[in-house]
Amino acid sequence: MKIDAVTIFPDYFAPLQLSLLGKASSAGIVSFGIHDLRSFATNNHHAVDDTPYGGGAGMVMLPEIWGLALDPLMVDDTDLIILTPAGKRFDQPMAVELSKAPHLVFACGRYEGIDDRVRAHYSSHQYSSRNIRVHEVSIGDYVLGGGEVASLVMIEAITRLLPGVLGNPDSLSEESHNEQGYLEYPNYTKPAVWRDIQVPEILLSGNHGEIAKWRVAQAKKRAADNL
Ligand code: JQB
Repeated sequence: MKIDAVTIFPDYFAPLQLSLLGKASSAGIVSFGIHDLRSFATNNHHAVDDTPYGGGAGMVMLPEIWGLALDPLMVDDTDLIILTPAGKRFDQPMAVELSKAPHLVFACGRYEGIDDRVRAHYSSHQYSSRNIRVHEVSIGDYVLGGGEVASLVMIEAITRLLPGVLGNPDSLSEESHNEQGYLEYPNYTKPAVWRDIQVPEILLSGNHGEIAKWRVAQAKKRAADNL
């Protein structure tokens, strides 16, 4: 999978070289292209933003510069993801769908976001006919300063689903047994007693059928508590 990100803060993406993702990148399972939006700015002061038409607070990112940055990335069969607090909520099913894509492009805005004609332009038939899809996505109901951290969250959730990225593929198949797609029962390791708290006896029994039943019950209890 190829992942491109366009940002005025390329340094935000340094963590992609760490841990699981760094290894996946070295192994060629995923490759990252981080692009500095400001390098496409043609005006005198390399400005990437201007005041909003209609007035109001803050600044809006210039469509011309976004077009110059995105055009060379819009190859056939690309999913363009525009981060915005008004987008569709990112969840595990969306992560699973996007993990099947060959090419993701993350457009990371700042200020009050990107001129909406950028979304409109790349959503046009000219692009959809080349299997270029545009998604406006939000990672949750809180306001961030820009799209970079949201992109990192999505990239981590998506790339850990790629074959060969997780050390132990059992972790993924176990996740997929759960409707929401993640593990929910409580976990324990050595020692069997820590600060007077005993690991549940059933987990020491070696009875794998009863352990599986206990874990499902615990996961359901937790899910109910979160309602
Ligand atoms: C600028 C962003 C998020 C991208 C996700 C999430 O756009 C704004 N509108 C009002 C106030 C502040 C901003 C700042 N901003 C680009 C941009 C915020 C994404 C964002 C996001 N994905 N919260 N905020 N879950």
